[in-house]
Amino acid sequence: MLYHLLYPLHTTFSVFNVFRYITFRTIYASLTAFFICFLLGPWMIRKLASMQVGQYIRDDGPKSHFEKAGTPTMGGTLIILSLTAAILLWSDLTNYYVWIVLFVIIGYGAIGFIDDYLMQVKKQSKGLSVLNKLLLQGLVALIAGFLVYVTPDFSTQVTIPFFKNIRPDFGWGYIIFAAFVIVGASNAVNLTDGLDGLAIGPVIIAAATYMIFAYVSGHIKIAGYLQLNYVSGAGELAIFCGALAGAGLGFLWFNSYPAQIFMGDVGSLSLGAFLGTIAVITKQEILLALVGGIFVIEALSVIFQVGFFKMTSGKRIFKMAPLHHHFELKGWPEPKVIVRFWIIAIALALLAMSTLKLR
Ligand code: 57M
Repeated sequence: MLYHLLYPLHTTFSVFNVFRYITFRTIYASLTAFFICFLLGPWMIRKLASMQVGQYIRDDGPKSHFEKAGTPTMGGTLIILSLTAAILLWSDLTNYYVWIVLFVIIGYGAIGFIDDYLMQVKKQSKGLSVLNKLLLQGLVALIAGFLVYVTPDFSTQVTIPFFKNIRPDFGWGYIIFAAFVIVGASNAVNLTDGLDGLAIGPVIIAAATYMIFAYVSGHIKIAGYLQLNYVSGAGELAIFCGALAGAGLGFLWFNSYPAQIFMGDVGSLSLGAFLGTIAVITKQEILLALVGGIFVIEALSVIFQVGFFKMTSGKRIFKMAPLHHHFELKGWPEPKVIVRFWIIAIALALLAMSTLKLR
């Protein structure tokens, strides 16, 4: 809105020319999202606590988690609100991609919200069934994939990290591929969200990394120079990524150990889907496995553990899956597991950024 209201005034007041720049709007969108989250956080925590939206803790998990019982959850609502407000204020609302990403965040946020609501407010122990959750996630992701596919000039070729000359063209199959990336990312972030700040840290790191990829892939000259797929209009998504990083930092203020609030499914499902959608639109789909490597490792630990458990009728590879529980049960203090996972996430993000040159 600010962009639409103030930029046209640049012909009279040259100072408003600055609203033209994606870099300027990215910085202010992140600060806006950060301050909304930071300022509304204490109110949100009080509100959720008064509504008794407190986390139920499973009795088969690590014992250190028992004392977390009653921590307010569904804090992802705050992230989505601050992110959406920042986007409405700072981005170019005529940009088609902005609306696709908003659709995904709100769609996945609604799925997560229903699940959390059934569990936390209605006190149903299971929430949405796994099948219903997957069907709804798949539906929103397929619509998003279709909307991207029908965008004029959108390439259905897939970028393979480190190999610039290998770009398989998926044709209409790209819709299914895009949906797979979005659903996979959403569930992988959900599995990671099991220690204070463990999910939001790598989400911030991934958002900051994709902020750079969105900017360069939407810049015709830089994309040409780096031999990247140029995606007209994708630059505007740098603002989105910046806003997510800002909102994430604001949330981390309260979610850092010992957490005063959890994000709930409303947060984990929507943030993962957001990253998947950005990876698709910026044409760095497969690179998400590296940028979000922590989420992939966590998801793989569950797949291997469950597979092995079933094949051997009860034997385990890890003390407990997802992987963060394994280290907790080995005796690592919770903050050590969290910070070490963040360190790995930063290293993987740097490696991912090197693909801008190493191809
Ligand atoms: C949700 N949710 C956390 C919070 C958060 C297939 C199976 C591996 C699935 C997996 C699972 O259900 N994962 C998805 C993980 C929960 O957090 C809530 O959920 C939201 C995210 N969806 O925002 O609202 C608990 O995590 C802790 N937490 C924090 N700080 C945070 O900032 O400490 C969360 C956020 C919270 C809190 O304790 O209550 C969760 O872990 O439940 N299942 C599991 O993860 C279970 N694993 C398991 O059963 N493994 C088995 C194999 C054979 C499947 C094994 O290895 O033997 C574990 N989870 C728990 N207890 N809680 C193990 C048992």
